Amino acid sequence: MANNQNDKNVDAVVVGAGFSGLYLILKLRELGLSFRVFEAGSGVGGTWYWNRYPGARCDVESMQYSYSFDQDLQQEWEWSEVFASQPEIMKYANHVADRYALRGDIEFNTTVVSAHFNEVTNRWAVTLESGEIVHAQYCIMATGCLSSPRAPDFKGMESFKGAVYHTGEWPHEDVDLAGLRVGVIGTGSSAIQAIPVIAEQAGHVTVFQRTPNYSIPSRNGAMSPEYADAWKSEYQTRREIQRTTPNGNYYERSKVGAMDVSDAERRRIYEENWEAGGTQFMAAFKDLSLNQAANDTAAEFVRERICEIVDNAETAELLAPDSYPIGTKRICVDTRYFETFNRDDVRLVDISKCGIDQIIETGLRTGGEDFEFDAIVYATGFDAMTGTLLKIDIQGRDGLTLREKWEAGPVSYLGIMVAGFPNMYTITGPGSPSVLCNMMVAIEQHVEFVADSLGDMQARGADVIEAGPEAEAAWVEHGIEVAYKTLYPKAASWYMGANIEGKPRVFMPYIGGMANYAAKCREIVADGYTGFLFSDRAAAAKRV
Ligand code: NA7
Repeated sequence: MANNQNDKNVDAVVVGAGFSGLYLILKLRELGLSFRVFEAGSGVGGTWYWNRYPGARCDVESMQYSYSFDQDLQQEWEWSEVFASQPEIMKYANHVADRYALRGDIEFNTTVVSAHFNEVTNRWAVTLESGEIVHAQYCIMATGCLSSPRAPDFKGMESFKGAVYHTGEWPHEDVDLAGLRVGVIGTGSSAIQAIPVIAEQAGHVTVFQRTPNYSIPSRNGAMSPEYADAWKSEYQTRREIQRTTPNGNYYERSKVGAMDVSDAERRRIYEENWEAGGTQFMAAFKDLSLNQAANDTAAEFVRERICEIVDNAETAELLAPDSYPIGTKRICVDTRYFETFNRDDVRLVDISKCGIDQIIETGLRTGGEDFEFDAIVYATGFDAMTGTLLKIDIQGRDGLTLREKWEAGPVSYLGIMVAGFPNMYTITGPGSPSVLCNMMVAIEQHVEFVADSLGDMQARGADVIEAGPEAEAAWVEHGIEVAYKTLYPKAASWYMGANIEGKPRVFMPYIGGMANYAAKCREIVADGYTGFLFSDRAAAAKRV
């Protein structure tokens, strides 16, 4: 069906043109549905479109952080590094958009402000910032998990006369930090990637750290033809294996517990994994996320490495985390992060006790000291997983808003539908593996699930699909149960909503593993969409 951007009535509206939105376009085309796609940015790529800070890079290997749905695509694309940089991921996203002529189906610079479900027509009224209203049977939120950057509200923020940047909203033009005095606030993944690169350019860098993070060297390097060939010759098999793992990554997870081996053997295994680099460090033993004693051994090993790398003992001590189990805040992957603190022009300031007092005209004040800067970089993270969805005024049945429904934290069935919000899908929503998984694997699985369900709707002649309240409650309970079997809830992480004041503390992603989750979804589909309710127009009309 031809897609018409003037059409006020379509089968589906898609919000977002990141990797989820792009794949959805292909699926909606296959189904012959009419649709409109709205994207706030001026280009494709979602998270990667916005996060252009220096050093931005994926922590999943590039051969795996890519679409698997088209054999030709995965064979023809060539990655230049083992872990792709943001610019290269953007090239890839743009290549995909061009290759399948997706761009013409996307309305850029277009922000969705509200989506209200009409129980008489069974259609969503989706309102754009321009005031235009589009009516659609389905509203598919492909809004991403880390798409609402969060700037703190320090006293005096407006008074600073220098340049201000947020890692998650980095300018599109070149930012020249050469010779400047730069203050970086935050030491999460974004900061850990940015600081070494900023330090190379700037005159002086001061890093303000509230909580140190565990980080593993990435061991990134140029993609060798042999490595790429090994992947390409077995792509299908390896992609299948990726889908059978808990986190969508192609690496072996140990079957051995950390306390089941001798001290010497445990150390040897950690050393091997540290040398290999990357997030697979957490797969060195099967129980690092489950058993505190096991976790302590990994944390101690990493703390020792930090103290070895960093020359100044006091700085090393500050950089070595000890207030939460390793891996329970997303483990970082770096290139010479800890080494950067050996430079004379980089200083670490511990603000764990005093925080930032205030931003002043010339820089910032904390701990009784004034720091002068030409530029301040906020690397303060995101209102993760729910932030973007809750920015949109979403109203389901009986005028219930998503904000009301999620007042005590997000609830959903499979992270894909919310009871009371019929025909609205959330791609990689809270309650699905999402950020605990290689996002490409999670996205493909969700988009395919949505497309299959839309096909099923056509076949049934149904007008409405929605999550049943009982199924949703059971899924939420199951999600809490599996989360609390792990050490994750022990950390004040963005997974827990703990980085945002007033946000409910609920473990948001589903931690039962991607493979288990996908198997559960397949079972649900095979049983005729257990837990979902369907109705045709007549039945729905009777209900109101
Ligand atoms: P993160 O991981 O949420 O890190 C944000 C950092 O900013 C973290 O060190 C915070 O300290 C710090 N922060 C936040 N607010 C403040 C205030 N008010 N004062 C001082 N320091 C503050 O975000 P990232 O962008 O680095 O990474 C997000 C994800 O993107 C990452 O996990 C990957 O999946 C990709 P805190 O730890 O809260 O004490």
